Amino acid sequence: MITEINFDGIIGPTHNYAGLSPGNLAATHNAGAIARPRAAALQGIAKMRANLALGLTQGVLLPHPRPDHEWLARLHTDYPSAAPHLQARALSASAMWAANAATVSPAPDCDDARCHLSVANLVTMPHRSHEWPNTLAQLRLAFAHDGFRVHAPVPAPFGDEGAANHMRLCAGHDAPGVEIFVYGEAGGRFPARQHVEASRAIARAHRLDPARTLFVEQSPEAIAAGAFHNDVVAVANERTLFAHEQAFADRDTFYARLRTIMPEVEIVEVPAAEVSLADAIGSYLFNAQLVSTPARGQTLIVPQEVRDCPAAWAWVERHVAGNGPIRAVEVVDVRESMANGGGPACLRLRVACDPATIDPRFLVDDRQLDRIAAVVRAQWPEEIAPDHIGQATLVAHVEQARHALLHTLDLVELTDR
Ligand code: SUG
Repeated sequence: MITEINFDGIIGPTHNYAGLSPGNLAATHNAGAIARPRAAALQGIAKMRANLALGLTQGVLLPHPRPDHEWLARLHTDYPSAAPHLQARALSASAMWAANAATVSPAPDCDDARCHLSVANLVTMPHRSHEWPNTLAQLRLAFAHDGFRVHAPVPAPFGDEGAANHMRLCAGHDAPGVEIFVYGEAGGRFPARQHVEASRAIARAHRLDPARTLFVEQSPEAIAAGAFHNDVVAVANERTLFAHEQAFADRDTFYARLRTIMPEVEIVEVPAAEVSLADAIGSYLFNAQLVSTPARGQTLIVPQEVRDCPAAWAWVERHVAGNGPIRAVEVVDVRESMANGGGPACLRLRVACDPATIDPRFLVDDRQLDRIAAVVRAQWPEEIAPDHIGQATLVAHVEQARHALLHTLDLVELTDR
């Protein structure tokens, strides 16, 4: 039985604000602020509990070994002697944003009837470019069943940022879908992180039906306004595409092609006159989890910042009160992640598959989340300030904290991977 599972990245003990992502306005604005890794991880756990309460199936991905000593060794240095910018890039907890872990094509879309996952290379940002080996190790464990095919990343220089630039529309999770790959064109104010050649390679690897696969350019104005991933301005679930009017370079052609392939698609477009691109990006209205829930129908899980933004909240209230496809809204507090540009949708990787085929160590219920929360409360640093980053005591603390978590989840085999 195919179900959608959300795998959330557990927010790691090194969560900090080093301002490492140009084009991600929240991250650059908050550079140098004091981060609260313990509170951050507990916020992520509370979001997972909210998902469970909605009747959804929940999974986790684990924090990576940080600092990444292997990466520093390949740069012929080590943590104590590395330049401060390399220390920060080796320490980042950015693997929490699981939407960038991989691109996922569920089995009904793939010619071999297997669910394919391609690990993202994340080559555009140095602090994210060394995530993929550990992500690959985790995915190979979690999805070891023969019903999956896990692919290594596409080679540089073709940047790939995973599911954050990929959407799937379908009549139901177990029906063949239309897969939409959104890419950016270089040359703007900020980097375009998703390269069309990477998207095309993934579509080939996943053995997708070319007649049901679209490659769509993200609008340069959205990237320039701070939409460094498509999931900052659009999200899809089943028949619904929820997008800002300025999300795509040529929306008329895209919508027309989509309606031809899938006449039943419901496009919920938010006009710029109602919510400006700046408000959409500032509030993360579209970086929501759009989920089908057993009790309440299609629900939009938004960050608190949406409720704090009058234009975005007014739009949500109008839509939910009307007869639109989104029937309910759920507000979650992920402020620590948001301050680095990571909303509810960034924190999760969706995989539509049979949960019985997943390594159970990667699936969680409330009891398992209690165990994770206990480790976080006991072991995660309360604060990381910029001047802590180079300190040996911090390194010892965070390495011990991660090890305690791996031990609790019976995943010590991931210690050095
Ligand atoms: O890649 N922030 C992440 C946020 C990723 C959000 N993911 C999605 N939209 N799916 C990024 O820009 C900031 C880390 C720092 O600056 O220390 C950071 O990497």
